[in-house]
Amino acid sequence: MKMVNWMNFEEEIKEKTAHMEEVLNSFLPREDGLQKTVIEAMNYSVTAGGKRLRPMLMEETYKMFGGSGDLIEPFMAAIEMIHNYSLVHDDLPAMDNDEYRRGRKTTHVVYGEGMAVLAGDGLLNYAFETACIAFERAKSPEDYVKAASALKILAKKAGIYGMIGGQCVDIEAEDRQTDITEEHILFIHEHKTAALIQSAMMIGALLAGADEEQTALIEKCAYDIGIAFQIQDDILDVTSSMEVLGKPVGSDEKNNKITYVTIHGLELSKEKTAELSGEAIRILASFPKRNLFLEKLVEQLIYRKK
Ligand code: GRG
Repeated sequence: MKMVNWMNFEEEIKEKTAHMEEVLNSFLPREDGLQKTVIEAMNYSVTAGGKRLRPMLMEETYKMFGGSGDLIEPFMAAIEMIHNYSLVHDDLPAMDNDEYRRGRKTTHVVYGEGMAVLAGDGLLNYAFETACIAFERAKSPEDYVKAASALKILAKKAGIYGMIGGQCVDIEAEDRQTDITEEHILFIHEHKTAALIQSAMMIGALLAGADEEQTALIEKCAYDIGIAFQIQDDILDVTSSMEVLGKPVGSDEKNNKITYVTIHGLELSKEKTAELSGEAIRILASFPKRNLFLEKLVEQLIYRKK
């Protein structure tokens, strides 16, 4: 089996990110019609770069379970559209009121608040319109069933029992500084951040034909990755810089957010990310076919600089 070392890992990440961009671009709406401003605002957000982590995790999980073919591509684009909608809305003055993301002005700064609300809504709807293209690509009754199960996961993990639920508790936590416990923080991280990572990896597994037990293990593995990813995000908010992150640091403090780092400090937070990522990799390594790139990707996420 091919060994993944750091040199070819960097190369592989570049190639795979370019492949993510290619897939995503092939599903973006054309900027025409009388409503073209909202479409431009949607594409402005989606084409601003970013790590493309969620579609990458989806496709790598798909490959680990032996998946091949293009059934997965509409879902890869859809999850990145949902992720971008959440960023556009999270940056709005009514939420975090951020002016920069990925080194560019945020969508509401460029297009105005009303258009940014619509661009987020547009991305969410277009994500589902895009995911449904999988039904046109289905080659067997099994493909239809898999696509339907994937669609359900996509909807649930982005909704009130997933990302929106987490954002609700996050907003309320800002005004309740004193009685926020670790349980609240973990609820927020699980729903706001881990849910989309779970969605990505579970969809990859389901479309490749993973069984119920394997999909449940992937859900647990993606939970660990998601919590570790969010704690690292909170660490970077304290330790990084605007130049590296492409957005202002110190936003948690500005928004009175209690995070894992404010409760436990940097050292314990770093230990926690290492523990969670180790656990996720152990789960990945337990499946019959190993994906060394995926294992390395998970390991690298806790050392990422942005
Ligand atoms: C507005 C419904 C609604 C939800 C907002 C996801 C979210 C909830 C807010 C975005 C801000 C934030 C800190 C989310 C936590 C997840 C996270 C660390 C997102 C950033 O993801 P990356 O690092 O971003 O993958 P790139 O830019 O690489 O795509």
